[in-house]
Amino acid sequence: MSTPSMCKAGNLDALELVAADGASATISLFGAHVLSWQTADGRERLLLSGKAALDGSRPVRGGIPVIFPQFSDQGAGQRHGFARTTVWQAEECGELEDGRQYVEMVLTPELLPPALAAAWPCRLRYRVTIGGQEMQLMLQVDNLGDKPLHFAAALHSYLRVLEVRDAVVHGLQGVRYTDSVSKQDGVEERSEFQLSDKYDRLYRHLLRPLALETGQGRLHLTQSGFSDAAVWNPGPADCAALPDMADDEWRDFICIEPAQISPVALPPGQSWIGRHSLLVE
Ligand code: TA6
Repeated sequence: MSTPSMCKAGNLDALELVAADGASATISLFGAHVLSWQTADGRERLLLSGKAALDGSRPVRGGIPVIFPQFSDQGAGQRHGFARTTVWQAEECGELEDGRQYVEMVLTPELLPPALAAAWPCRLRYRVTIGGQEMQLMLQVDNLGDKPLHFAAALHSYLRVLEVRDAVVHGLQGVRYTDSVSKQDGVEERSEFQLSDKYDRLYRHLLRPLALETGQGRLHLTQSGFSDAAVWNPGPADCAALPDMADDEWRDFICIEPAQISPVALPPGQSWIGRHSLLVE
């Protein structure tokens, strides 16, 4: 039985998990950011940009950024929130009896600058468990204050695909969306679809689990707590404009993100939990 160990990812302190069956993950304490996830068959399942800043100067491009307490620019705070640019604390890690490995990280007010800590009296707990062909993620928000806590959250997963135009997204038929490319709202009519250029939609109130044909297996995406999902790819022009992505990297991923877009109003002393399972068939 082994235990997770500390390592470096660029200049970032990170934890390396290796399950008994060889599945592995690297998780940076900056942002509690999953940088890499390899299933037991040795395949990398996430896209971490070759140009990602691994020095804490900006959010890491790729992997799984934790979005909290604001989604995108929908609020007065930092774009996609402060959780992805704060150094979390590893509280617990180890190996389970079945050989899977896990780490649990926390983000408490003491880890935030005073003004943010005063505005956000809450504790985040994020647990990542890997083994076999699956990764499980659990994000918990505890309201430590004496007023309702209003927040949005998402796990902004950059899912690796062999070629984006061949990848197929399943499970969104009948779900209402807002499309920020066409600026239109609608109801998804397609039972499955492919992306050919820039794509940026928020789907509200999912009806069933999602799946992605990656070109290297079918990835089953099952979420609870999070009611919504974002589907995003920058396409060639926006990708070329991103300073921390290589021009053609848009072809290597689709972001399908479990999300809670409409803010939760969490009463004092209560907890909210969002879960996500990624399972390769
Ligand atoms: O989740 C989709 C989205 O909000 C897109 O609109 C897109 O810009 C993406 O997130 C990446 O945001 P970032 O701040 O990481 O560049």
